Order: sequence, then C-alpha cells, then structure tokens
Amino acid sequence: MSASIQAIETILVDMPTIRPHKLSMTTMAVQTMVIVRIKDSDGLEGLGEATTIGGLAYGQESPESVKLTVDTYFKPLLLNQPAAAINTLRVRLDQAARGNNLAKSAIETALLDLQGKRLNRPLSDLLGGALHTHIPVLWTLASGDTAKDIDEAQTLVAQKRHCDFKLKIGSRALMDDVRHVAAIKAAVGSSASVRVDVNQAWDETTAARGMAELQAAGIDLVEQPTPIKDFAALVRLSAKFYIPILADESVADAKDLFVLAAGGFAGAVAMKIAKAGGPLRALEQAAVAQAAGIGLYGGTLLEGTIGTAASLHAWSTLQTLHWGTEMFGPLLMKDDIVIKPLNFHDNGVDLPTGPGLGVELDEDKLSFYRRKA
Ligand code: MUC
Ligand code: MG
Repeated sequence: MSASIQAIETILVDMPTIRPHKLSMTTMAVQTMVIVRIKDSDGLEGLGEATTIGGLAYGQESPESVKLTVDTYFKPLLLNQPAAAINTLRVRLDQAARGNNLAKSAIETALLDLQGKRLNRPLSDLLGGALHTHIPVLWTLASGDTAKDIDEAQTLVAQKRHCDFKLKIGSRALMDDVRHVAAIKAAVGSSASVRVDVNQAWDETTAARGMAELQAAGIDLVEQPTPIKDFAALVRLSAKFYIPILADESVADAKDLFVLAAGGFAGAVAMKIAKAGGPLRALEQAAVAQAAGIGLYGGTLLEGTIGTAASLHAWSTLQTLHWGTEMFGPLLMKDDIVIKPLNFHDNGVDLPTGPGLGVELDEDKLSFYRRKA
C-alpha cells in the first residue's frame, strides 16, 4: 500500500523585512508566510509555502484566507488519500475550489517535496532534471528614497551579490518617478540592467508617456504598467515601443498567457508558482510562452526559502530564462526559518541539493516567529 496523507498543518509566520519595501500599492515592513506541513503514513513530511504582498493589497487571497482555505476546504479532500498521486489530488482540489492558486501552490509544493523525499531525489529531478545549478537573481530597489537606493545598489554590485535591479515605481507623479529611475540608472552604469515594476499604477496614456521616457533613459524592461484586466493596453503598448513589457499580474496561469499572446502581445512573462497554483502549473505557463515566443522570467511573490526553493527547482529545468529571476525573497527578510539558508553569490543563487526542496525547517525559529493565537 502506498503511503497516505495523515496530517496537514498550516502555520502563519510573520517575518520583519530588513527595510521598508515600497510598492505602488503598499509598503511592507513584514512578510507573512503560510507554511504548510503535510505528513504521510510513513512519517515523511513535505513542506510548502504561500505568500502574498501586503495582506489583500496585491491580490484576492491573504495569508489568513490561504490558511482558512487549506484548513477548512482542502484538508478533508486530501486526508487519507495516496500522497504520491499529485495529479489526482490537484484535479480533486480544482474540482472543489475555483481559483485560490496561492493555497493550491503551497499544497502542490508540499506534495512534490514529500515525493522527492520518498524517492530520495531533488524536486528538479521529478520535473525532468535541472539544466542549471546556479540561477541569476536580481534585486529590487524599493526603499522609497533615491539616494538610499543608489547606495544599496552600489553595495550589492561591489559584493557581486546582484548586478541587475528592478525599481518599484508608480506611487509618485510620473516625471518624479522618471527622474528617480534615471538617477539610479546613471549611478549604476551600463553594466547593470535596470528595470521598473509599475504594479498596474498607470492608465494607458500615462504608460505611453512613461515608456517613452524610460526607453530614452536606457531602462531595459517595464513590468505591468497598466491594470490587471487591460490586456488590450498591454498589446497596444508592446507594439508601440521597443522597450519590452514584462506581464505580471495580468497573467496568472497558462490560459491567461495564451489569451494575451493570441491577442498579439510581444514581450516577456513573470512566472510565479503562487500565481499559477504551483511549480507544475507555472511550467505549463512556460510552455505557452515558449510556443508564443514570449521571454521567460522567474518571478516571486516575495516567498521565504521554502517557496523560493520550489520556484528555483522549476526554473532550473528551463533552458533559457531570457530575463533571469528575482528569487531574492529570503534576502529581504531579517531572518530565516530553515536550518541552512540558500547560498546567494556571484549575482545568483545555487539550486539547493538534497531530496525534495532540499531545505529543512528550524523548529526553534519557526516557533519564535509563528503567529501566536
Ligand atoms: C511583483 O509585483 O513583482 C516581486 C519583487 C518585488 O519586489 O515585489 C514582487 C512583486
Ligand atoms: Mg511585478
């Protein structure tokens, strides 16, 4: 008899950030991780994680709603089921619950971790095997202050921790943002790639002016300039400028990307295991992008080490990541809840080795940072 799922625990972990992280819709001083622990009848455990940004400021699921979704709705569908039947379990969840991709991503990740541990193989092996063991990672400058951002960028370049930067803009007047971005680009020079993420803050005409200015300032990529549902605006803007657009919030899964690509979009996609509903679902989106000639980028919802490791295993199986990744979430947090943190060096991070995700919980840290009742 194959092992069955015996217990599912969800834990809210509140981790302070190393500095305020300012986006167009919220400023983060803490990141909340929903850690999912799935135990099977052989005593093995799989780990998963769900995060979002700023409670309900970013999307329709909050950490608290993810916990409720898993505890109330997913648990009864999963308990006593064969743990290795990951596809069957995903169909079960999808039939019973629409959306809720953050919660589904945490479950899919935990089941994959469990299966990797059972087979004594890294998660990337379950996905066909890694093509890369060191993956490029950029850093997001989002202190809200131009001089502080320049200082941060120069320190990180000198340390060879990152050579590419994403700037969070959209909360200020357009030309104030343009001046901020141009000053940072001038300070880091031509060897660093500088991109911006507007997080939907502009309407289409503001975006057209903004993209012209950013193109002239030598910026390489403009992420999600317009609101989530304005697919047609992304298509029109991508046709007007040679500075490419990175679609983020608009394209959660493979279907969204197919619709955008069929509409004529050219550019790149920020894949996120959270948006798609898990590592397997994120790779389905990658397949659509590859077929449509859309560039790949490994995105984050600022996960801690568990979610970041799961994403890295998925991205490691892709031959070309045209725009690299932003898997720096653990570095934005003051502390970690795993025994051996990921190894960030030489402008990237090492793919963890070891069975499953290749990460192990630090029980003391977990009990220190977990949200008390
Ligand atoms: C987003 O919208 O891309 C990723 C990096 C970061 O700083 O924020 C996130 C979310
Ligand atoms: Mg984004």
